[in-house]
Amino acid sequence: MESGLIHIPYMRPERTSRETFDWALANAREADKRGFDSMMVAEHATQKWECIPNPELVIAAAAAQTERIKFAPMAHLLPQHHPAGLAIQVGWLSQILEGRYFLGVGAGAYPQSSYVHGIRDADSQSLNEMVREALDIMEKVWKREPFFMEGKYWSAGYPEEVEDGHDDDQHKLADYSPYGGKLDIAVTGLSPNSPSIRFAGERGFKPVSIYSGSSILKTHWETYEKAALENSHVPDRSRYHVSQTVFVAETDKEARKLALEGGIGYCFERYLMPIWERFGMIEGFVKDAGAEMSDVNLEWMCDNVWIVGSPETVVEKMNKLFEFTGGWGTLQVESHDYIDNPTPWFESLELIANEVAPKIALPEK
Ligand code: FMN
Repeated sequence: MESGLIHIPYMRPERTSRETFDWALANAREADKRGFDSMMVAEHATQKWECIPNPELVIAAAAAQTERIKFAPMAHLLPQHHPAGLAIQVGWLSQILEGRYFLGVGAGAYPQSSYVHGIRDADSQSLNEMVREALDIMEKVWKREPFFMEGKYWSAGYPEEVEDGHDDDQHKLADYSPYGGKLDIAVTGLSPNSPSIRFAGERGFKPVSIYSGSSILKTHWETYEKAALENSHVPDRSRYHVSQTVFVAETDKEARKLALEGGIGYCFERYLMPIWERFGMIEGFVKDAGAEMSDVNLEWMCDNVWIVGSPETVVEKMNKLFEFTGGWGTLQVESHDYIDNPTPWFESLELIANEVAPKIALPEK
């Protein structure tokens, strides 16, 4: 299994933008140094705790401070951008990263950030329709062949090359198509029988799920596999990323304390538990554990939802999950605010990359 980080970034609301930016770059450098394969950076225009509005700025700065790790915005929210402008920015950034970039796309989770971008009363059907139209435009721009289209949501085009009469290429159009001619695209999925995951399967894109219970995760893969096969794509679990809350320390006791009393516990108690309830994300776990919603508190989350413990315990928990669900290629660890005590957080990343990930493999078919 590969190890990835997803930097949402779940900062305490009192952090400044500068602190948030510096913490993102520290995570990029440490993840690169300690053996992580990828880092995703989320995009949110309005959330206090999820306070990176422009993942591309973090990725561009991190490109200059890292050597091997791959980056992805996860996700650029396609309804909230002009697709032609985004296509050019993404193409250019992929060229800057010279192969260390892939593109994550999503519809947008929060109505407030849709509202800021002029989308009122957004329902998931129209947002998903916008995602499809945006990607069609982006792919046309990357092809660099002349077109002009007036779509339902946007108009865009690509101009003809103009012959300047000098018989040279000084005035030709700049090439901002993706590095190497092709871009790996990943799509986020959240809900049971996720329409976004179905879209990923239809187009042969990488699926990325937030772990919200093993039964729901099973439906994600089934949805993906069916859509992929119906559209002549090979569904490959090694391309599947699943994001989870994970904390590893030398002993179970230490890991539990650092998770519950550190940034993870702080954020779940104040921010994530109410949000997860609103999005119906706890119900899957409660069902899996045969528990009741009234059992749910922070300690219950630590033992039943997060993956916390020594390397041996975490390997055992992950292998159990892999057996039940069929597994995934990349564990995308959700980052948290450990600014006030970063060492255990970065040591946890090191243990995940070196003591956990290499011991977990996809089950034999
Ligand atoms: N929504 C955002 O508004 N910003 C994000 O950065 C973002 N990142 C996501 C990352 C992952 C791994 C997942 C699974 C979802 C993310 N979302 C984000 C939510 C998506 O925008 C969208 O609401 C969700 O994927 C819809 O899933 P569904 O089609 O299964 O209902």
